[in-house]
Amino acid sequence: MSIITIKTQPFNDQKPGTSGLRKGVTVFQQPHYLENFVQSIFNSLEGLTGKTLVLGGDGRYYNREAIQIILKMAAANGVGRILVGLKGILSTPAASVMIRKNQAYGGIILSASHNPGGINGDFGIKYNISNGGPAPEKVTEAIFAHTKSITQYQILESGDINLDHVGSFKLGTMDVEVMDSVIPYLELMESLFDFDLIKNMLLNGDFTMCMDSLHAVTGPYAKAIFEGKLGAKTGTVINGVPLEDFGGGHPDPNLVYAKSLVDVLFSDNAPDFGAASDGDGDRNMILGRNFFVNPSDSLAVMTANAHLVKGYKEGLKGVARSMPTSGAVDRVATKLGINCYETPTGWKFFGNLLDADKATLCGEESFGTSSNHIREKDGLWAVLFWLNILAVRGESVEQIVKSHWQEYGRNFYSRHDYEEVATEGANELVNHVNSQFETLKGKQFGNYTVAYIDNFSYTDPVDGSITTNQGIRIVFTDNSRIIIRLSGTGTKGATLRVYLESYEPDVSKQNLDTQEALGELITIAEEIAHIKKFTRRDVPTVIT
Ligand code: VG1
Ligand code: CO
Repeated sequence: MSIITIKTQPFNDQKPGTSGLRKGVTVFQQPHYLENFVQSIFNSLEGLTGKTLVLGGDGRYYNREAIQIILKMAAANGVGRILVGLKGILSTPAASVMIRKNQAYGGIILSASHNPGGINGDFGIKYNISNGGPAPEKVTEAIFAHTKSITQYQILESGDINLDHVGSFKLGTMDVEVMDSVIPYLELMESLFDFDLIKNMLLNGDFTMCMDSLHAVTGPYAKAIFEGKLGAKTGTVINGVPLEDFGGGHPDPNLVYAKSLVDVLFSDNAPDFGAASDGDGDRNMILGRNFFVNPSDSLAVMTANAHLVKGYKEGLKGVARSMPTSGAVDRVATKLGINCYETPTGWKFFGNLLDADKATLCGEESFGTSSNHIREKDGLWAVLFWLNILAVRGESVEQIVKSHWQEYGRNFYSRHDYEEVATEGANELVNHVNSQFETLKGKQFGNYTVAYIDNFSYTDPVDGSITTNQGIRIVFTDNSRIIIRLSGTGTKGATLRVYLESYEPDVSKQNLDTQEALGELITIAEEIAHIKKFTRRDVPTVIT
């Protein structure tokens, strides 16, 4: 086995987005494309020699090939030990668990998360640091800088490692350990939630549930936890076998892409509880019988009920939400007398707050919630958190959310996504809105008056780093908001996200349909941004 050096040239499109580098599979399959990015990661890390890394992915097409390449490159770059997920599988939260538990130097996660997979789908790669969380901007910037000047990479000439069995191997001088991450993940969940209580609810009551893994990574974890440990009946986990193309679906747990689960929960004999997770297992959708829990509400309800949940009984240090996430959790934080931090979109911004113990729970409107138990969002953790609350309170999901609205008021909230629109039109839309920064303030639209309009920027309270240009906020005098930003995870054209929020304290008006309640704001968004004209779409692709 010898280390060889291969000459290469930079690709000019390897800037990581909201969550790592995401491109079509065929882009990653180009000669040197993956290798350049991986070498750039290694080049940007100081003192990597002899250290431990974690490696695995969401099982999508090209996962196994990429793992074999990365293993050989790691061996050639002096990495001491690599812990690889069995069959190459590591959910994003499980990767975070593995990094923390083994005090690894960092980890490489292969995932394009909620983006479709398969030969014509997407692939992705991201680097996580030693706290188990996504690399902060200064690290991704350094990686990007290396991609622009790379001239060569190192790789070991050797055969492939068998990923199908747990075991230890040598690749040159590097140790490779193929590990089953389901066990440490399950152990961590058992330490946080009252499994006996949940088991009792599943076995002795008439409580029924359905967990849809969307043929993505959480299948093995969900089966071990729900059907194994918690005794839920076989078949509780559906679409539980990870497939390279996610069965042709879009592994995004929302009302559109997880429609078959939504149909089950809105049918006559619906189970009491339904949940779904995404491609890499970090997102969650929570449903009750005939009831959808908006992710922003989910974070607020979890925060308000955390004292009922085994691992969180001591109380929360603080909470954090991404800027576009609704202010529902802020109201709970105020009542609890704890801080609520507002960060840019993307989990990497929560890491410092969690490390500094300023926040215990974090969440995003995009179906992501988690806590300080790891440094990633965690889909199955959120499902267990809800089950623990349900087991303690003995009420339905709908009752719990509605009584929450009664107490705190309801933040009507919706996100409209316009996926894969022309990049030029999307940029023109943003420019058009930007051009109104001076004129919109104080302007009246029906019942609403613009209090201010700005482009969100964030100063990290821990390290002082500043991140600008994180989305346009149009805030009205009653604190209703319209937020406009472009996605940083899409791979084709541009994806426009329009976030809408208004607050309703009057209980008698809280049962309105969300789109109806936000109707006037939707019209105002169109008036200000000319969405139809610039996107050439009459309706959004996905409405949450
Ligand atoms: C989206 C979501 C964001 C989330 C990110 C990664 O980003 O809006 O909240 O953190 O995806 O999630 P964007 O830039 O497309 O809006 V995951 O589960 O795809 O890693
Ligand atoms: Co994800």
